[in-house]
Amino acid sequence: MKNRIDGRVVSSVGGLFEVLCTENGEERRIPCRARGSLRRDDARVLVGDLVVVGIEDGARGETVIDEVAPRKNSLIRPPLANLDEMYAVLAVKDPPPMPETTDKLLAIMEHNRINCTVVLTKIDLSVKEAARLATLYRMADYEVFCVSSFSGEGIAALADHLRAHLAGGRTAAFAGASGVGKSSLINALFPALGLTTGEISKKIGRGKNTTRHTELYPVYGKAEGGFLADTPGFSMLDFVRFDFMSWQDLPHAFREFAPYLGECRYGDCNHVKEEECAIRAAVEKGEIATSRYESYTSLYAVLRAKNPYAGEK
Ligand SMILES: Nc1nc2c(ncn2[C@@H]2O[C@H](COP(=O)(O)OP(=O)(O)OP(=O)(O)O)[C@@H](O)[C@H]2O)c(=O)[nH]1
Ligand SMILES: [Mg+2]
Ligand SMILES: [Zn+2]
Repeated sequence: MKNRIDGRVVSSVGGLFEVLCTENGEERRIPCRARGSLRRDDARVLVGDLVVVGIEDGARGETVIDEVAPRKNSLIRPPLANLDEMYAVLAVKDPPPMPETTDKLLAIMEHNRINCTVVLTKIDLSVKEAARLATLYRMADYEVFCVSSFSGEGIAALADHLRAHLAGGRTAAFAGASGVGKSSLINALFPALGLTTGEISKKIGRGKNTTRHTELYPVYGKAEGGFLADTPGFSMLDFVRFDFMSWQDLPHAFREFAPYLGECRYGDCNHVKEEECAIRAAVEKGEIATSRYESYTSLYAVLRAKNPYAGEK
């Protein structure tokens, strides 16, 4: 006899999962592995997956994830399924902001239709840089929060936003480079979690990849309150490695390009070198930020080199 229970994968470490289940109104976490066919690379179980766990009776009974429900979406970095909201976290300083990495993350979220909000951390280190970055991302049509986990500034406003966006059992994640203060921020918001935080390496000026795995926390106690994921920081390397969309989709992944698309002289304009390009004109007029446009051209070159003829008209 096999007992089958529905649940949600909340953590995954080296092939060992924890599934949060509700039985007779009681929540419990079930440690388990995945059955063989769900261990293949192309069918891997992700944190955030809604699953059916099979529990066999008897002393040698095995507890395994038997089924994974169809996903709303799934991401490779961070490895998550069924995400409703993303918070792109970047520090004003230590580590220095990396515009292209942030813009790539934002583009991937647009492409996956996951709403993204920008969180600028460590504003105690530079109010000026916080103001500059906030203007940059507000111009690009993003909601921006400026916070310091040290001084507590901005934490209450972000907490309100989270509560509203997680209500009804929704799932959000904090993602960004290692050392920007994701775990520190989650601790400032939800002190009871007591997550481990790390230092910034003096030698390389980057974080030390303190958070090693992605985990979903039911931050308001019950599943209905929603889940927040802490994720391992990106290193530059793993972020450049994977394919993320075709170059034809890229202009649609930059929110602030939308009003100009279709206004270029050439219908098949790629907004790179073409004459009378509405995007380039908007950059010249200061309506689109130069750094955002530079991220676009750089990501375009990467995608084009990987798959030069994909979908060529
Ligand atoms: N000045 C300042 N430093 C902060 C702030 N928040 C975090 N830090 C410091 O930044 C460093 C990294 O913080 P973490 O929270 O571990 O960063 P993380 O983004 O979780 O890093 P990974 O887990 O490696 O991805 C620690 O030394 C923190 O003390 C802040 O608001 N102000
Ligand atoms: Mg961390
Ligand atoms: Zn154009």
